Amino acid sequence: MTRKPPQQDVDESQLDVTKPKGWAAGIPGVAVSLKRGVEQMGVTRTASTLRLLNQREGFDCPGCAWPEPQGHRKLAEFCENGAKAVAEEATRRRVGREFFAEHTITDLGEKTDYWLGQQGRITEPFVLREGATHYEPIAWDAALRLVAEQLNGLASPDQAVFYTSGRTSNEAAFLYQLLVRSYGTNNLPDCSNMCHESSGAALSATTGIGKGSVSINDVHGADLIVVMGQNPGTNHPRMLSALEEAKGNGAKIIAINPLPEAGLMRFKNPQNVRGLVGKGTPLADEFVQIKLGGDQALFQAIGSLLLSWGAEDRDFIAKYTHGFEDYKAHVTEVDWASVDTATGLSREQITKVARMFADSERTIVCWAMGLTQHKHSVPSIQEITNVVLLRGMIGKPGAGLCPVRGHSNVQGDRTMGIWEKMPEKFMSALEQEFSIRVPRKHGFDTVAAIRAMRDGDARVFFAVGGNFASASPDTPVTEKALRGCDLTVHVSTKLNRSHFVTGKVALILPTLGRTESDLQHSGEQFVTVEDSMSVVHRSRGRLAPASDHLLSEVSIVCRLAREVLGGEHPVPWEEFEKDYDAIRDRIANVVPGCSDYNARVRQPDGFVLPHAPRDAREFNATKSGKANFTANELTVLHVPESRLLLQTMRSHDQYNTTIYGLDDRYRGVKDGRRVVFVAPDDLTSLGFADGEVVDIVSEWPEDPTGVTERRAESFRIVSYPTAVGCAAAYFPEANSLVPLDSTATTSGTPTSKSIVVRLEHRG
Ligand SMILES: Nc1nc2c(c(=O)[nH]1)N[C@H]1C(S)=C(S)[C@@H](COP(=O)(O)OP(=O)(O)OC[C@H]3O[C@@H](n4cnc5c(=O)[nH]c(N)nc54)[C@H](O)[C@@H]3O)O[C@H]1N2
Ligand SMILES: Nc1nc2c(c(=O)[nH]1)N[C@H]1C(S)=C(S)[C@@H](COP(=O)(O)OP(=O)(O)OC[C@H]3O[C@@H](n4cnc5c(=O)[nH]c(N)nc54)[C@H](O)[C@@H]3O)O[C@H]1N2
Ligand code: SF4
Ligand SMILES: [Mo]
Repeated sequence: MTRKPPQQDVDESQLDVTKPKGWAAGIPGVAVSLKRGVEQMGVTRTASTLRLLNQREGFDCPGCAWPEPQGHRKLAEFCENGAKAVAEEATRRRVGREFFAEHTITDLGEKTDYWLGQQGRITEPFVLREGATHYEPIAWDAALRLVAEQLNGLASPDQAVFYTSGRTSNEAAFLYQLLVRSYGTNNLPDCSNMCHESSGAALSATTGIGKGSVSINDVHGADLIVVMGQNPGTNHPRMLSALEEAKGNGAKIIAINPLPEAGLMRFKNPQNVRGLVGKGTPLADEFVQIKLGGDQALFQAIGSLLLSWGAEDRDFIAKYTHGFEDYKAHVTEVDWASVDTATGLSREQITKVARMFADSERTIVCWAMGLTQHKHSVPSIQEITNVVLLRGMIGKPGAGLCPVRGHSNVQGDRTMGIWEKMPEKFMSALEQEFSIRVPRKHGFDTVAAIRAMRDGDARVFFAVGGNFASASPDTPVTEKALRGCDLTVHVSTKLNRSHFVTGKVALILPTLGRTESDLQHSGEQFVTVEDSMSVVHRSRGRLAPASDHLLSEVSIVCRLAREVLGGEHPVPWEEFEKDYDAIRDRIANVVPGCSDYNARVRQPDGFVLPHAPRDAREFNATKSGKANFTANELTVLHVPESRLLLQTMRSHDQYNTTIYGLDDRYRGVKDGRRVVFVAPDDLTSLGFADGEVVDIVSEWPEDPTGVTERRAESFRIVSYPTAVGCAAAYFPEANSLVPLDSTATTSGTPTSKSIVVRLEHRG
């Protein structure tokens, strides 16, 4: 059975739209952080909790993966959206037995993620038995036994899928992949498959490591920072402080985006008086309003211009790179007409931007989802890499590649082995360390997992965190896939839609959040995380847990492992649960760069993982042993007559599928989320009006399943200064429009930022 996505939170006629803001943060930002905190936690708890956020002896912000500054930390080392993320977790609201006795799952399946999230923290394990109308309480032992029985009853371990979202600590992630591989499968899809997978794929092939090459101090010291496909004012707010500091040191900033995002234009730093009351700092020196998917063309053009000016770094190229001549021949021939079509930019502006690259001694290029979620994301990111290599901007202070990660520990989870295709070196290290056998056959990524569940090839779905039903593409297909399972299990802090899109039997296993103290046999534990710049550090929650019946993610994994693998298993699961130092000792032996882990994470700012290109200009992990230039065929997205290209993005009031509120302050939207932003010129030419409520229909004639159209109903048009031809709507409301099989080449990431759509008047 498939249902229409729930829509009841929004009455499009009540939606209020004002002019978009030209600046970010300042007093409204501070006021909102405190208001949300007080609503969810009360005054005292707000003060005591926020005091520990991002402090050395406190907990890591569960918001994004932007790093903390090294050395001195301010008293308030967090942003508005970090405070919201904390308020959401540290709320005093609770979901207990009475709640589930009162509501049927059919009722709850009609609620939005916003409503579900607002109900509060889950207090004990719940089970939905086959044919039942309500979830009911279940003891931990019984719940874990139920999972083990199902897993051990499968014809093959490959019939189970083990998803991870990016909040899981390094310790829990390491043990989780160890459990899954000991059980016998590499089916470890994660949110990264939908997120920065394209960055990983592009950078591994070209530099030998799928991670960024800069530190926070590099950002402060750069003389040119390019921020592309990213909305840091909302999604990485403290990045604005770093950009402000860089600017203060003389850096120029280029923002490349179809939308004039407020945070990129002007920033009022809430942590200084000038920022609170003044006009703030203008950030972008150059705003490049590119068309969706036009970045590859832009960077080919920039490469071509730099070469024509002789602006390449010949020494760097000769010493450290491979494939330059092929690349040079390729971009010298760049098809300028295609560049015009793909970017929508003037030659004058492209030349100006290329000139800024040529004039810079220390360039950093930052990007996020605007680059990673297109069909041609991998070649686009490789094109950025080409320009960075051309200028020798890797492995020196103030320069480098900076994919800005999303979830606070998504990068760490990967380092710890959450990946459906970990390299052989890691696998054999695991086998040696634990005297176990682990399978080598690659597992399912997110899209492959959905296909497998849809086709009956996977029967059990287990998730540590996340909201798979809402975050994945093609909502009705994903929901049908989940409903086809025999068992769905979610280790969660709060309710979300995935708890009500269930297999025959379903379990909710409630867990501790980052903010809460984690008491085990050997005393209070801390965990470790890795930020976007490869800094590994401690995080220790201090609040009393939301309920006495919560288990940490580590405990859940360890106890489940004993049920699934039996008492005789060579991995000392019981010891691991008692003392997380024991886990870290093993991480040190298995994970590259983590030697002496327990000692080094105890240093005040933790430690930085090795990164050969950054540290020593070594690229020996690539096939050629050098940094690879790549000659990529130029992709120009074809948009048929009277159609638009749609991107799905975040509002200022959400954390992925966790919706904090219904406003998008910087874009001027209030009290509603079912909106579609369209350029005024497109409205005129297509015959639609601002304020009109329309259906959005996506078109993908190549769909292998034959379903070439998908419909999302009732979106209010907001006339907005986006690039012409490029519309925008919010994730996850628009996910039903993203075809499951429309994925990025090589990385398999759903193409959530370039969907061909038409708008339809409603009857
Ligand atoms: N408050 C808050 N913080 C978050 C999150 C959240 O939901 N809320 N989510 C976290 C996660 S998991 C992630 S991955 C990050 C996401 O961080 P972002 O990538 O900033 O998130 P999006 O809202 O998807 O924004 C994409 C941006 O790219 C632009 N864009 C879209 N397509 C293109 C394109 O083709 N070219 C260019 N140049 N620009 C384009 C859009 O206009 C938009 O500004 O944020 C993390 N932090
Ligand atoms: N159309 C479209 N789709 C997208 C995107 C897009 O831009 N457009 N972005 C993609 C991206 S970048 C990402 S990262 C994914 C996100 O996909 P997910 O990571 O699957 O989704 P989230 O909304 O971050 O997950 C929120 C849930 O995590 C649980 N949770 C929160 N904290 C904890 C914790 O500490 N422990 C545990 N166990 N659970 C916790 C809560 O129950 C909460 O409801 O979505 C992707 N989907
Ligand atoms: S920038 Fe990101 S990690 Fe830092 S406080 Fe804000 S949400 Fe948290
Ligand atoms: Mo993400």
